[in-house]
Amino acid sequence: MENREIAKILYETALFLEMKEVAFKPRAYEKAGQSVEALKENIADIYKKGGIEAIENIPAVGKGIAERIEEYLKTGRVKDYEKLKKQIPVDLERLSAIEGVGPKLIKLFYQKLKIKNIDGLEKAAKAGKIAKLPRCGERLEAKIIKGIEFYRRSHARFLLGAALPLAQEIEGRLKKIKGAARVACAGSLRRRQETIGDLDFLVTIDESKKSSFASAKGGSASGGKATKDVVADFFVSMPEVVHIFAKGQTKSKVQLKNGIKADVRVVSENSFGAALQYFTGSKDHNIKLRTIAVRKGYKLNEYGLFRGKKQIAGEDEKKVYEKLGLDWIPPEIRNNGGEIEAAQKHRLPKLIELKDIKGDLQVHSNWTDGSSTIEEMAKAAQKMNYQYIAITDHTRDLAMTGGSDEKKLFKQMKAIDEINHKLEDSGSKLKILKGAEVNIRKDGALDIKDEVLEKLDIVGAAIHSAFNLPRKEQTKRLIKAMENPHVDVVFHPSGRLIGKREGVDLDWDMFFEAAGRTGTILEINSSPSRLDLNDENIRRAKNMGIRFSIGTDAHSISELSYNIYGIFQSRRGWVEKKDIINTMSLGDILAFLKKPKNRRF
Ligand code: DGT
Ligand code: CA
Ligand code: CA
Ligand code: ZN
Repeated sequence: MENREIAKILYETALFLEMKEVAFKPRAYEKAGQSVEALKENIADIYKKGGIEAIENIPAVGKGIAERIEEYLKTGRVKDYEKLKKQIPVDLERLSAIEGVGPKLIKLFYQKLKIKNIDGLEKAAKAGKIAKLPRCGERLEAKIIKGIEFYRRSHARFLLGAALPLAQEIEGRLKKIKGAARVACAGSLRRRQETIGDLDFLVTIDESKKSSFASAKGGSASGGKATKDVVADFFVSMPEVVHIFAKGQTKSKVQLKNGIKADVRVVSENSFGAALQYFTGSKDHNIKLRTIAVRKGYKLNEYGLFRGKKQIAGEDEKKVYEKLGLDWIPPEIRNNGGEIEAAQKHRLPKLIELKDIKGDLQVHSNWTDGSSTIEEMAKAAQKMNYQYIAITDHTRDLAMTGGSDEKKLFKQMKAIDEINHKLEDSGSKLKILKGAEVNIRKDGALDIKDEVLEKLDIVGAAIHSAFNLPRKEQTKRLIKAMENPHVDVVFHPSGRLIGKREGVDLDWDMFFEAAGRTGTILEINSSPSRLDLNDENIRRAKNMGIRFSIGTDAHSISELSYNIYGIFQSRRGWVEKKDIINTMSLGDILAFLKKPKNRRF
């Protein structure tokens, strides 16, 4: 349905016009937005039946607004709106959701402090910058900080690492419903975003089974509907459900115990691919796709791709893309970030896969704050068919974890040699690499002496404190660490904790440039609360020729399975097998690590 999108454009236009202090118009746009949002019928259908007159007949929609709606329906965009958005490039939707913040303030914040989004607003407020603005003051600043806290709490998103196992479990159960043919989880979960707003399940009914199912229930008069009812009944009565928002044959929505909401949609077999495409999103990707469809004289929606009334694709997602002249696009990169153009030219990257990974390059043990022994970690890695793991325990400065000093590191190296011998004797193909996660001090110095670092197979360096240094200093600090010839990898470069701690303020271009110049690998940390680097930075670094390692940062054997999240994150950054060093065989990676740093890329 286009209604929601059009309403949003109308609302935002109202806000933009209000910022520009245009008289009357803002209210007209706002009212039109409300009216469109409340429509029961799809506005595209209204237009198809009655043309622009029918649009003008919608309450509160005048001639000018009707023309813009028509423009949207025809081209997928509204030029005036996009112009406004360019002039004031702020996240209006979210900023205006903060209590006490309206268009006038958003404009002021943008003009005076270049605030574009909630993160920026929070930073400024906490730094006391809002109170100093004209007509603002400390009371408003405090209110904004509270408002953001509230917004965050009520719009809480869930880590992929929490949502994915739950979604897969529910998916498995839905598959067991008799008569359910195809089951999938779409939305941000299928795109493997870092955080998930809600779960979106799709189910199709097996047309051949429906009659037998219906008769088994004792009546065939209702045809296939019985199975649809069963899906809804099943879904709302799952043990995790704490609240039912809606229950119906085609759509149900519930809230689960852990707070996450879940939708299920029952679609027909011949629409499954189109529905999967539509509900996978992202919205921006879909909008772009629809523009392409329109240009080709087609119509694309969750039921299929149509030429006139004829469905030309729908059952199969790949076909939908094909008929639009595109290669099938992996969900992880569906964010309108150039993937559609690449698919048109048949130049999509061949994204890395889990099976490409030959070892884990960040593993902790009970020598410091891990909970498993080195041997236990090695055995678990062996079961995963890995060729190597690097034990990278914490070092001196992290006293709380029992971090190693030089002496302890030597002892650990000896212990690893012994375990490696044992592994070899037992015919194991796995080798443990000797490593460390050394601490980068505030001034960029490391907490372990070079003579000892030199003896290790692999050295990761990471920051664990002084996250708030000013950009210039922080950048200098990290570059200094990379200039050490023994530092092979920078672990979790930004230091962020998703939803808890923002990453450090860095001049990323300078940082990547230095990584390239020094030949330092950057980690893609797989821990679901880190996922550090983020997708955007991965892509930027990749384009500058940087290579990466994927490490789980496992502190116990079960966390070795975080590897999948590192793979998803890499894929979202358009990473291919050749970009990741731990896709190399044991022999190759050892040879690689023996080369001087600046000759590795
Ligand atoms: P989330 O749940 O916030 O993590 O993100 P999504 O992407 O799962 O968003 P959600 O659950 O609201 O909707 C699922 C997908 O459905 C979304 O990715 C694209 C599609 N979709 C939803 N609403 C619209 C819309 O108004 N227009 C278009 N073109 N697609 C939409
Ligand atoms: Ca969703
Ligand atoms: Ca949803
Ligand atoms: Zn640790």
